[in-house]
This record gives sequence, structure tokens and C-alpha cells, in this order.
Amino acid sequence: MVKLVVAVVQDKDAGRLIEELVDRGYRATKLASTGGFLKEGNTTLLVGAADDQVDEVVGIVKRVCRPREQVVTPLGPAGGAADYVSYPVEVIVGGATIFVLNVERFEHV
Ligand code: 2BA
Repeated sequence: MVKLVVAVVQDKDAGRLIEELVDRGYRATKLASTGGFLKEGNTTLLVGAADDQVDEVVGIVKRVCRPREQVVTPLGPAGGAADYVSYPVEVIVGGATIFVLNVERFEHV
């Protein structure tokens, strides 16, 4: 069966990750994406792979992509309450967020 590995990664790791995947014979598609929480650019990779290749693909993603600490200052309520004070908070951005999906049908023409 064919799987689709969807990996949301940081832009900083995307170039090397694609290189490593392609070097090992995998095909990958890179999509520009935006995180819903930070509203910053990230990269989503689509990698089609056979069942028995999924562990290797996920392993490559885990090896290349590093978690990083990021400081964000949440926006106040819309309309701007006068007494609202927002403080910077630290979040750890993965690594990678990985989904493995079953593919019902795959054709390459
Ligand atoms: P963002 O949504 O911009 O989230 C960036 C980081 O902010 C997250 O890192 C997490 O540490 C933090 N964060 C996200 N939502 C939060 C919340 N409601 N409260 C507190 N902190 C929160 P990661 O978890 O490593 O996620 C990195 C990126 O992966 C996300 O960017 C998003 O684009 C994607 N992602 C993560 N989980 C997902 C999911 N379940 N479905 C779809 N995309 C996902």
C-alpha cells in the first residue's frame, strides 16, 4: 500500500531535509505554509512512499529537523482593551509535525 507522509517543518530545516530525501531516492513536494498559532511561514512536505519506506522517511525527518525555542508576544483582544498587557512567552516549535496517511489510489502519468 502507498502512504503519504505530510511533514510540517521549520523553513530553516526544509532545504537540507529535501536534499536528504532526494539523495535517498524519495520524491518530495514542498509547499509554503503558515502556522495557525504563530502565523509565521513554515514548510509542508508531501512525500509519497511505500509502506515499508515510511519508517525511513520519518527517521530522516526526525534526524534533520530540530526543535527550537521561539519567543512570541500574543496580540491583545481585537479592539484593544486599554488595560490589557501582553507578555512574551516561549514556545518550543518542533522538530516536525508528521502525519502518515493511507493513499487510496496513486497514479503517476
Ligand atoms: P504554529 O501553529 O504556528 O505553532 C507553532 C508552535 O506554537 C507549536 O509548535 C507549539 O509549540 C505552539 N503552539 C501551537 N498552538 C498552540 C496553542 N494553542 N497554545 C500554546 N502553544 C501553541 P509545534 O507543535 O511544533 O507546531 C509547529 C507547526 O506545525 C504549527 O505552527 C502548525 O503549522 C503545524 N501543526 C502542529 N500541529 C498541527 C496539527 N495538529 N494539525 C495541523 N498542523 C499542525
